[in-house]
Amino acid sequence: MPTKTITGPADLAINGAPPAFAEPLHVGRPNLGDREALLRYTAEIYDRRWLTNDGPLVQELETRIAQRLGVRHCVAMCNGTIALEIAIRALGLEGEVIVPSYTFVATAHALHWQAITPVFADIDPATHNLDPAAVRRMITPRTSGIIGVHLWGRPAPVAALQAIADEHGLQLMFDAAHGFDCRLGARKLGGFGRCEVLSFHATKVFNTFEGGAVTTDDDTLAETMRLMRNFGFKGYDNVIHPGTNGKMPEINAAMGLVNLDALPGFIAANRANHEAYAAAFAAIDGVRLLRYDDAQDPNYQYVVAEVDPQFPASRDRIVAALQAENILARKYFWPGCHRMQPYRDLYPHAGLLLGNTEAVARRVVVLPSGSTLPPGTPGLVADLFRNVLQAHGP
Ligand code: T4K
Repeated sequence: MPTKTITGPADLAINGAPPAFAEPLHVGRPNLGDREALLRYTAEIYDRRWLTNDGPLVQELETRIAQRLGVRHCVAMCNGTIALEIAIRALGLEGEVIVPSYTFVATAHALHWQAITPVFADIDPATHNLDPAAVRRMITPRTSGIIGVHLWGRPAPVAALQAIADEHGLQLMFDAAHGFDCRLGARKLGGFGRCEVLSFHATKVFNTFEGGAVTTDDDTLAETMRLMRNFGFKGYDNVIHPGTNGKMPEINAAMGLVNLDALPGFIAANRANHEAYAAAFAAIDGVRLLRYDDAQDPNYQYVVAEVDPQFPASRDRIVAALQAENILARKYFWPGCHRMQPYRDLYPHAGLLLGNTEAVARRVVVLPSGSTLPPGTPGLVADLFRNVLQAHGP
């Protein structure tokens, strides 16, 4: 519970009052399943002395995730970024690949790391996802593919992107790092495009400490990625493909199995937090909470507020006030990949075509949520929004 209420500007920590929380509240506080179950798996791993390299727990996790998401293959990896890199390489992407700039920088880095040019397309400001019309405008003779991102776990415009890809002979894959267990129509995310990439990082709704996976219905692609994540080995001493080390260790898979059992509880907690924030913010003019569509089985992981430029206090002022209360809100994904290095130097004028990206990146503040959020936090955060502008203005 917060240690104070905020009834006026004098209650704010930026004005010298004590912070509302003694310990920081994080946007990415990990959700943790049953401790005893993890210890039992750990004992099994010890007894078996099989720590990594496609162990039985990794195989079990892959099978359970593939079943859950309704895909033929789940290829587990050591993290989402390596999973992106392997998927990009397995698809044979080259030249230019169209991506949003409004995403975590790993989406762009996974291309640049492999000497592929990320070409940033603008987003739809209503959804924060790629705008198909903007994607069309960025296609050149060098374009080999499109990576859609299901930002905040809300599905990208899959059908429109698939139509563009088909029309131009491009590969389409998705960065589904935020979209675990979410749905679009009859299918779970994970089943769209040539393949989809998941992140199981500590801060995600479902974590394996670090981890990730590529899901696909394509048997050949899955086989290629299995080779690539293990140096290209097919059996002892037999390397038949270029590869790297993208393997998931057994202890990570154990955490995954434990957290998969606990996932419904995590999502229920996120949903309750989201609804509490929505109720608390309903009466605040100039602040919009991004809503989820219940029909898409959202995981409600991110609580995303947009501060209208007309709101009397700036987004940055609000974030500073929240952080002073030990509420570590984040400005994801400010300032946009195109303003991060090396892209800022490589493509200094990219922003001219990214008006929506720049505007949204200036408006968003992501608020703490997850299964450990103290009760009363959403109301306190809303009270802070109400009072911070009276204290300091913009
Ligand atoms: N594509 C997209 C769209 C992504 O969002 C991501 C990752 C990827 C690809 C790449 O997947 P991975 O290779 O990561 O599997 C965090 C995460 O590190 C990153 O995984 C995630 N996206 C991104 C959205 O958030 P930072 O730089 O914000 O992390 P950091 O260290 O500031 O942590 C966030 C908050 O969580 C802090 O307040 C601290 C708290 N925290 C963090 C950890 C690790 C904890 O309380 N406990 C913890 O164990 O990137």
